[in-house]
Amino acid sequence: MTFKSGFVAILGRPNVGKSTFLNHVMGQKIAIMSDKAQTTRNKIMGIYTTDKEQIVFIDTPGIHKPKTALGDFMVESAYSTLREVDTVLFMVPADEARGKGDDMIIERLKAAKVPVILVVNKIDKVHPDQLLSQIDDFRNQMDFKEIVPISALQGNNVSRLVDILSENLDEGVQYFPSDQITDHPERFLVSEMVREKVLHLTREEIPHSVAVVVDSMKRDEETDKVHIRATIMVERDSQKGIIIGKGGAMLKKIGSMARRDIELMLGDKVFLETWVKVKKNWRDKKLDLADFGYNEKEY
Ligand SMILES: Nc1nc2c(ncn2[C@@H]2O[C@H](COP(=O)(O)OP(=O)(O)OP(=O)(O)O)[C@@H](O)[C@H]2O)c(=O)[nH]1
Ligand SMILES: [Mg+2]
Repeated sequence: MTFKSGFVAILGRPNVGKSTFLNHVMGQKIAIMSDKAQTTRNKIMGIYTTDKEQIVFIDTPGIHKPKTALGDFMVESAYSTLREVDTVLFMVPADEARGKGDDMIIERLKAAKVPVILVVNKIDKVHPDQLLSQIDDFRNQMDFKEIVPISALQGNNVSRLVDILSENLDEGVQYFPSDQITDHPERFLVSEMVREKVLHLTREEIPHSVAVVVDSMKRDEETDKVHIRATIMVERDSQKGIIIGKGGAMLKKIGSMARRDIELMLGDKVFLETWVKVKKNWRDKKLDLADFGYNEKEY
């Protein structure tokens, strides 16, 4: 039997469930998820390997109208995958009508000439009639190779979608070792897990204003724990106050929730130390962006 492989990008507006889908396929959290728009900021691979195939999924930042240099980076890195993949999964939510944002993406997809599968996610939220009219509406906009309704949250039809991708793969080499699940180092995943907890526990501008940098990460032989030092960057002093909270309560909560996820990922005991720093308007400063991992080299 021949081995098959290929690269598949997951594209769509913010908050449609791209990262939730990736994590469901991988059976573990690789990309952080939240109910806030623009959660994912970097492209991130989920490498799905069986004895017959390797599908390299690339989760991307939600495509939106950028208002900052960070936003430009995010949207560019999402679109850059069009040059890198064999198939695109264009994800739209079942419960929201097609909008300008979708139309913009559709234009780029048509120009890219890559096979596109329309994935209608969140079917658990709508009546089947609404799903059918959503499918009809999108079907009229461009030629999709397939149209697959799913619920990434509940897992409905997710394996069917993976099967369809497998059927469409070409013969190819195994690009990554079987035990490799992503392209990012552990430090990146650790910083993202801290950011995820900030997204969960804060509102309005704060989720967008936060970046997390892991300053150090090493095993402490004495305590037999992985000692991690992470800094949470915010844009204003008032935001720093909110992240720290009364008597440090908020920071403590962020730390303990993140630690649990990190321990699960590393399979190790963790001592997590968190700091908060203000970097005024970092989202519009090229140097800060690069320092925080939003680097042009990436695309
Ligand atoms: N009801 C329902 N909610 C879902 C489904 N899939 C994702 N969600 C929710 O939608 C929200 C956004 O999910 P994410 O996976 O972070 O979305 P995303 O497309 O990666 O968002 P960005 O990274 O901001 O582009 C979260 O609150 C998810 O729990 C689904 O199938 N059904
Ligand atoms: Mg995401």
